[in-house]
Amino acid sequence: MRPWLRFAVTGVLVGVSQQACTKEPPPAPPADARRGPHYTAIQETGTKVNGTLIVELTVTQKGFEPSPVLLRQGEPVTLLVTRKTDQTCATELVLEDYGIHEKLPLGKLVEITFTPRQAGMLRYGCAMEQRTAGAFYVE
Ligand SMILES: [Cu+2]
Repeated sequence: MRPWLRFAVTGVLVGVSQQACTKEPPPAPPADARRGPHYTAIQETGTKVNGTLIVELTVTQKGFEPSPVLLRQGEPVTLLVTRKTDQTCATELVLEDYGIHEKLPLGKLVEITFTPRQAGMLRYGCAMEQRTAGAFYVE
């Protein structure tokens, strides 16, 4: 289950999760982020169970980890999210495109399931305009 690495835009994605809530969110990455000039790793991680990808996410002082995670269009994903810190504003996971607004109680595992409909970068984050953010790369 060692995740292998893929590539996407740095600056944008690596920086995002470490920003304080007082900063403006960075601009969205280009649609074709994986072929952009600045690369960082997209992680292929998780375990497939009956056609659903199970991905564990944690909220740490760095934000949502791991990020970005590779997902596939039309393949259901279940996120198992555990918030492990009170030091960020990420007390909720908001994935606006899918109508997801889940509270993340400290130390409690929260299960979120959705099916990516569109290829490309998919951002999510805290409730405050997603200033603590993570991303999925859907292919
Ligand atoms: Cu926030």
